[in-house]
Amino acid sequence: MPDDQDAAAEALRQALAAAGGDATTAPGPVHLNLALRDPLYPWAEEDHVFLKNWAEDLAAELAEDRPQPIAHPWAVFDEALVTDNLETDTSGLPRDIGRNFRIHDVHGGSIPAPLGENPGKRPTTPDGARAVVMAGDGAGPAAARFAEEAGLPLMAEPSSNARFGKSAVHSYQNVLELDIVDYVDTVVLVGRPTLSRQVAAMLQREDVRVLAVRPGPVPWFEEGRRDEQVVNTFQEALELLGPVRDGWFELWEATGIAACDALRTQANSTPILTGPHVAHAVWDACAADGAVLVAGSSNPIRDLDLVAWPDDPVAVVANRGVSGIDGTVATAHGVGLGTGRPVRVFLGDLTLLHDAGALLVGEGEEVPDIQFVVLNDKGGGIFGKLEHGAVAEDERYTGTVERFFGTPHAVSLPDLCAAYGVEYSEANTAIELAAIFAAPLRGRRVIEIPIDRAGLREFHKGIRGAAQDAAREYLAKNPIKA
Ligand SMILES: Cc1ncc(C[n+]2csc(CCOP(=O)(O)OP(=O)(O)O)c2C)c(N)n1
Repeated sequence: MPDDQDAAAEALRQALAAAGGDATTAPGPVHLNLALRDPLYPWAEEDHVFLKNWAEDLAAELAEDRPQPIAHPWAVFDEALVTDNLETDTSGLPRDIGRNFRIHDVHGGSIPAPLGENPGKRPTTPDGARAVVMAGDGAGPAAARFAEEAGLPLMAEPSSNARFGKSAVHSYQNVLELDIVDYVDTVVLVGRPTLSRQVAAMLQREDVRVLAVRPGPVPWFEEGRRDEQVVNTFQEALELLGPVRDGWFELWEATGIAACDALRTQANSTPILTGPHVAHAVWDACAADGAVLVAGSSNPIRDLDLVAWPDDPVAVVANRGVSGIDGTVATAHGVGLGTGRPVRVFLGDLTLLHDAGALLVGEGEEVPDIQFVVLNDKGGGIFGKLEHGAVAEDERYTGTVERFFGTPHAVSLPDLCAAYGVEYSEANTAIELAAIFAAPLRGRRVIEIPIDRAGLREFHKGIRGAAQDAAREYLAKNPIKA
């Protein structure tokens, strides 16, 4: 019944357009409920031929030694996520900035020092903008190149894909806790920051002008409900900024390095492997072998934000929509199949368990190369670092907080892996972890790193305190001339 089919196709087209499926609306997830009638397959005679052809094609593919992925039209990977691909850049800035990166070897044992590059020539004016560039999720590599071109300090979240180059401020979250942030008069905002309260506080200040660079539609932007001044190109932002205050970048750079050195020393004074140690090793491993990094929500992406020294570019994918712990395993498989590149996922145990079903790959389907680096603290560690942890310090509430927020479990990851046919390793030291990372990333493997939630609050207090003390000391010796 061709008429019915045409009508159904037209109804579907209209529903898709109304739901945002056409090119004029912002991209983002769309949920469509399609009411299908029996017999659930095309019913015209010629379509049976189509079905038979399709089945024959599938059979031919499956008969090959290694099954080929079926070329679905939706298997598209946003190339802007790959930091060394600047072709999607709309900034109009020269394309060679930020290409000269050093890749250094995976190391074990400690969090090594950042490279601390010389910033090179900067604009010199007696006064000028005291601006910073904030690159949130999805900002893209152009944000790093813009910061460098403008001579501005760059704060780049791991999933910005702008966390590289000479302008990135190390340990920026710690620097943003200090008085230096009061001097910021402009933020050039690219992408959507989701990780730290310090950034949110800076963006909300009435005395801070926010220039939001928005080259194309983004799903989170609500017209008329935001205070930022929207600009469509980096060039526009550059013109609105005017000259940058002399010495401004250098001050941020040096303060960041002071904070980061102290953080590293303090972190390395603990004999055990912690989230930040693993985060650093994961970032370095991805920089070295080119694996795409999928960053799990909760502590893992924040540990990366703390210690992934922004000297080496890494392609990062993270589900920062509403920062869910769901769907991360499936995301990793999609990234692997869509890019054809190996994937290294850094995630917490609950994040893995929440989406364990996605480990199931059907018989004959392609298996992507994925390493799941799981920080197993047998529950939700992040809550210990937040206000919940403070409440739990009162022993009257310890048990309740543990039950409802710690949500402890005793799932055996080796058994889980065995059930799904996934390889399993355990790493208890940085050296063991480095040895696993040094081997080629092939097939699927869970690397379990058992850690303890109990000391997390104190540990983070210690490293943040050390970082901020050192940065404060540097600023006291090098005061800002207001
Ligand atoms: C789908 C979903 N449910 C609940 C939450 C709330 N939540 C945020 S972090 C977290 C705990 C995550 O635990 P884990 O993955 O082990 O990481 P850790 O906190 O230990 O770093 C939870 C439940 C969420 N973000 N997403």
